[in-house]
Amino acid sequence: MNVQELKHPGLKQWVEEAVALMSPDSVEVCDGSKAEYDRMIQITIDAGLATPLNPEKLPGSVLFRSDPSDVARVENRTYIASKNQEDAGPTNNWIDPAELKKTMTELYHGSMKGRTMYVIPFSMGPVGSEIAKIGVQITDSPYVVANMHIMTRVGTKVLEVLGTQGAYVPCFHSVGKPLGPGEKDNGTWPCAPLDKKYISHFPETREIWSYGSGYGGNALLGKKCLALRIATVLARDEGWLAEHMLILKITNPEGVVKYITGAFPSACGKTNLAMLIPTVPGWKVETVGDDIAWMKFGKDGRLYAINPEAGFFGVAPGTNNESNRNAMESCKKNSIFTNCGLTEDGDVWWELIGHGAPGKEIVDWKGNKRPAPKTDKSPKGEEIAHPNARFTAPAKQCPCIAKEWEDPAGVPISAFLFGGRRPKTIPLVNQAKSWIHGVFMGSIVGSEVTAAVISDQVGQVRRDPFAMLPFCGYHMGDYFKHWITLGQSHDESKLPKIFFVNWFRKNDEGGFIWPGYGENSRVLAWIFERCSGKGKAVETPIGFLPTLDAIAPPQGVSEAAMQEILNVDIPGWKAELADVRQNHYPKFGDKLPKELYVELNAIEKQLNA
Ligand code: SAT
Ligand code: MN
Repeated sequence: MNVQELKHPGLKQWVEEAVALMSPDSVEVCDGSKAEYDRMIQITIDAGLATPLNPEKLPGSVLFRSDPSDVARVENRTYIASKNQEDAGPTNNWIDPAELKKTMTELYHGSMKGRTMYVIPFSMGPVGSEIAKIGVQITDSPYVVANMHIMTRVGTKVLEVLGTQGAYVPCFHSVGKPLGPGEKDNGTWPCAPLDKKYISHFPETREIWSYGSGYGGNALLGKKCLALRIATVLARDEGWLAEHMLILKITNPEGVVKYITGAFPSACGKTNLAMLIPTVPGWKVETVGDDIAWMKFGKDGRLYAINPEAGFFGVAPGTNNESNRNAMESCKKNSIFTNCGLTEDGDVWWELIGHGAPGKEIVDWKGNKRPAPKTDKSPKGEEIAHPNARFTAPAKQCPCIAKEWEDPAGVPISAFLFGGRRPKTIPLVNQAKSWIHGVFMGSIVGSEVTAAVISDQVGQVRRDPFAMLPFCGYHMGDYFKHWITLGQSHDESKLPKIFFVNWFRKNDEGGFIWPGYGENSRVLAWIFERCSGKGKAVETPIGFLPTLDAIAPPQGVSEAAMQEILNVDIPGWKAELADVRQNHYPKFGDKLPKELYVELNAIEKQLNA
């Protein structure tokens, strides 16, 4: 379809203005068809950017290698450009919107020369659902178009819902690498240098402008940019929640179903938890979403969640048939791999895939040939797959996708989980005593920084409230207040119960105490029971902890180890809360809701008693 055929006058004008600014050689409006997807992949193969994989092993799948500077989200180049700096808050980068638009307009000037501009109409959430939102992304990257096909609902049907007047979030994206006459990418991943990359959000006008990166959350603008940063602003204004949460369905041996959402920072195992295969007999877990939940109140006063996405953009390293068989099955065909290794027989490979690589040689994520590894481990810094290598796979290919995953009405949520990677202090599981206590716990989430973000803090613990630190589109103090207000304005007995979990406790030798993965079902079963008014617990200063006989230890975990991870580490918690008081809460100034200090004081007092 061409631009002249667009029936929405505002959209047509916006595209025409972008064309005048960015000067692409041609323009195409995407229809979302399989033929279009195949054509995008072919273009990237012809440009030397994608390698087709062995059709007998991974039919319909390709491997990309990005530029070594373009392998993850870039938080220090991500901006919330609200009119007032105060509204972006202390945890976001801010530039005055007029100034930022001026800078970026200069960068966009002629940025698509030698390339095609693709106009991608997409829906976050089932097309036409009341909870869904429409975006339109323009991009000069066929890699982005193909990924958007998998991760969102793209095409003509979205334009039909938009009609002539419908609202949409306009999203600009350019990789920032125009081509001269006759110039081709010739196998070089196009992007701009780090100091020219901008991932910008304009919350008041609900616009997204991204420049210079072709990777993941920087470039697939429906995901973190729209479904989180812009959606948090919409949710605040409209009284709902847009959260960095997986959504899972859990069925107990009696056939009773509950739905649980969980917020964990990037690369902390949300995808694995969402697709878990329980080790507890008779229990079943199915997936509704693995990264983002949009939740609205139903007429019955309960919170209903939808997954706004249509695919998984999962971390490949560490994924194997033991840790996540369902993810392995999901990316067996029609998938896009980015920054994985390539074996001699045309298969992908990554660290902890569960086996060494066949043949004599393997190509690493930088494109270098190396001896094929006999085990599935590599020394740090010498990985064959980048630690943030990803697979993009359609959600409908997941063997454990819940039948209701596309229900436009959403699924009613019984529990929220919060967690992160914490080697010490934070127990295996802990239930909040009330909504406000749960909000307090969410506000102090901390985690070791992972490879999902380019940062020099990898491995250090940083506070990541609600796992939303990089994804909240406004002042985080106001975001806490939004959570508190939602609790106060609804019947608390119908709200989800809130739990804090930590699968990542380590012993003094640095080994994990809890095996995680499928064994986490033991904790999920206890949470399920607590939501049914059962499940044995003791009240402690930090919340309700399972009694020692409430969760049967998995094989290899001793009673003493269980005691250690279900204990209240009083000195550890005192230090934790002192850090919150001294270093974390003061950042939010007078925007930090006083209710949270009341909670902090109360818990400290009990710990000191
Ligand atoms: O690159 S993404 O932002 O899509 C992945 C993540 O950080 O969770
Ligand atoms: Mn995520």
